[in-house]
Amino acid sequence: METIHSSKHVLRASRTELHGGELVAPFECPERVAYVLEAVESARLGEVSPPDDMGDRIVREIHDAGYLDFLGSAWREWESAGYNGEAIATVWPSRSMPSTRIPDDIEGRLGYYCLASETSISAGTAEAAYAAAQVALTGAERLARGARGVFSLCRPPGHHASRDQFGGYCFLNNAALAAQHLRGRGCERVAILDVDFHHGNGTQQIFYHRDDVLFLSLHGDPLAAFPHFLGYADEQGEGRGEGFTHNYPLPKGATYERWCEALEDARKRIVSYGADALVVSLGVDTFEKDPISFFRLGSADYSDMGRRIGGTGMPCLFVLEGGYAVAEVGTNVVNVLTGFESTA
Ligand code: OKP
Ligand code: ZN
Repeated sequence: METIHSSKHVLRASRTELHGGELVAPFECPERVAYVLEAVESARLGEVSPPDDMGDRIVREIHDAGYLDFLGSAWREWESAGYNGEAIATVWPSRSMPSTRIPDDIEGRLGYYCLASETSISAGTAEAAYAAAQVALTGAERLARGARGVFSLCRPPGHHASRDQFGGYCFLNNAALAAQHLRGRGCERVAILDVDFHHGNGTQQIFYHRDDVLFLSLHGDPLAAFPHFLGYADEQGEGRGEGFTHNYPLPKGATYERWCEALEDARKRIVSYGADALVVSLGVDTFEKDPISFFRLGSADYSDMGRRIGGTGMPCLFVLEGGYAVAEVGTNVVNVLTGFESTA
């Protein structure tokens, strides 16, 4: 299996994450990619290639123009405001002041375009996010040209990014971009299976009213886990999209056995939907030693997960999302990929 990777991911190297009331070194760090590359190489998974320049047409279809302008200029504006730290949102158009006005001031714009304040914008963030988008789009193009499986080693991750908001370490929705690209390249139906520990709220929002992209997400119950306000079982899509979103919120301490029951239900839905291609939002923060999550998957379980995904018989693009037990992220991700390959 080919891996698509951009060294520009290192441009996303923020110094701060707001965690437990402190500014800590971010869980989502560049070292994650180094471990994944090391595991890809030692498993001899296949070639590692840089992304092609896929342009910004699909990015503009999925994301809001004002949001993209904001991402492109936020760091410069923040610096010119004279602040010393990184850009962190502190105020939102919340339930008590549900405004749609977009303020001029950077503090106001940050709040308008942000959905969670743990994520700081730093120098180079926009460039790294754009490179990750190219990695996802290039992977999708390889699939459209006939590959059975491709790994887009995206960083920063994407599944929390909505049409016009960043947060949860995400800025551009890599998996959504890949799905949209596949739609324009001959796939009538695309399914997105999100196996990251956290609900893919951004991906859900982007496709909520559509029936040409089926979205399924297995995740920690939002009553107990980030992003808290989306990802409940009764969210099933609206309008044409009704019945094309499926959420599987799972309890604290869920084992692979429990997790797998949900996967099997999702797998049946994907097969009966008749998807032409499958995009997997591949987070491995379901791991028992993940520092910010609460499932109990072990490293060997990821091989089985990959085999089951391969069992759909569908061409599959794996897009990296989370996973913060840094030293084990590579092994766990590559176990999924080699499990998938073993079903060829
Ligand atoms: C990104 B991905 C804070 C709660 C905020 C943010 C988690 C983002 C996960 N202490 N946590 O889905 O792996
Ligand atoms: Zn996650």
